[in-house]
Amino acid sequence: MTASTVFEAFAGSKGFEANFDGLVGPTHHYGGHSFGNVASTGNAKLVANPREAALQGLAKMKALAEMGYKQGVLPPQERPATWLIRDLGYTGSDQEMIAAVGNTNPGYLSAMCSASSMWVANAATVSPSGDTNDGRVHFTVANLQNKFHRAIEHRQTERTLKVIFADPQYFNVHAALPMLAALGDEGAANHTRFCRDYGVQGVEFFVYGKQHWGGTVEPQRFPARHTLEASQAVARLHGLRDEYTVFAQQNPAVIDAGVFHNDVIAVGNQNVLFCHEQAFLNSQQVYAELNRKFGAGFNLIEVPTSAVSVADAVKSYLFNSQLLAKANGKQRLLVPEECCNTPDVWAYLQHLVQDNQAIDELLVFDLKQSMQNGGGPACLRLRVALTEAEAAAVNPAIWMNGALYARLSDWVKRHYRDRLAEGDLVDPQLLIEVRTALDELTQILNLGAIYPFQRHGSDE
Ligand code: SUG
Repeated sequence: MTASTVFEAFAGSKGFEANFDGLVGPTHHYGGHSFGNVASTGNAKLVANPREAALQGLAKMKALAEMGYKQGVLPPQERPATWLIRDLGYTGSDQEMIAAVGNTNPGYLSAMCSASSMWVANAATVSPSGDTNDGRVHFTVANLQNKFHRAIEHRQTERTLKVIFADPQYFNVHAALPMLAALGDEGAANHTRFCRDYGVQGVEFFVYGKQHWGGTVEPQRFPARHTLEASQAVARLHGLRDEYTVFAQQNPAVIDAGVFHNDVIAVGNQNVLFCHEQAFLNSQQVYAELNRKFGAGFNLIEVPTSAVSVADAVKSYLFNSQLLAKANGKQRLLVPEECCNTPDVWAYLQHLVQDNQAIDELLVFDLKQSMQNGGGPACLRLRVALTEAEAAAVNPAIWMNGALYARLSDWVKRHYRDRLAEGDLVDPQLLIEVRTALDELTQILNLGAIYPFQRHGSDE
């Protein structure tokens, strides 16, 4: 299908979905920092290839843009986080501080070098203008308080989003919720929106891992990163309507099986919810509420355990897929290559598309570098439903097209290493390489001075 036919499909509609993918940063490596994310801990200390990681991500962005989907880029964050090292009492030049941490505690330095901001499904929760009381697009930056290496992302995320979605007539970017376990917020990874038209009222579906006050059931083995209280705060901040908002608890047993975010076990788009039968606690009640609040035409595709085990869902990232609207009213499912290598999953997918139900086409991408850290296709993108006027107010330099793809691929090839292990993070040259690359990137994407090294070392 050509770009024009995709847009014809949305002709007369009041909005469309844009995907903003996180560009993988030059310090991408395997730190083993995410307890509860089995890929992250299982692949700790593997040697990474940041160049390949970034190019794999760019190839996905380019392919979607070529298919006619609106595709944007979100820049990586500055790592090593030298402002944090200094805040923790280290002194001397940036290079001296990096050496002091790295030579005594390499894991600590690794956490402060994590390229985890690539998984922008955790950057924020987004409510499109059709759902909010003031008719603006609202973003709440996720605090990611459960993991050290991710809790240090929110200030830069806020700055970056405020530069890209700058116009207060259309956008409101809220700061992260307070850094408290009771308000653990993992952003859009635990949020889905159903709608008939991206530009009008939809149903927002928040999935939390536990209720901090008054909750009874919790996972026993791995942490529930996200609380009901956080989701409720986001819904209030965004001015959502109760009659179109659903809160559901993730099944604690699947968190204990490695489903650290709901987007590892469920994905939704338009009127379709594609999920595993074990995804939610009290699933029948959850489906009934979604059906009632959405109205006629809600389409549930529930995958039974007999077809795909939870272990295979976690291994293959079947549900960490992107559902993409098609001109024929159906959906494409963009899955990682690991789905092809997991026999039950691949057999299920063949059957799914042959059945010609709501999902009738598969797209397969090699995202292995990110996958080995537990980040699949859906983790790498933040969905923002926009009207034409809102899209026109977005910083235009971040929209993916052939020219930007060529420029960014060339930039990656010039600045990124093809090998990075934990021991390389103390290399003083790496800091220089990263800053040179990011400085050039802010020019390519017309972002201004967003990074601490461009702001006298400040992350405020
Ligand atoms: O938070 N991995 C990320 C993966 C995020 C996936 N996002 C979504 N499901 N939307 C995380 O666990 C691993 C980094 C390391 O161990 O080096 C990491 O942070």
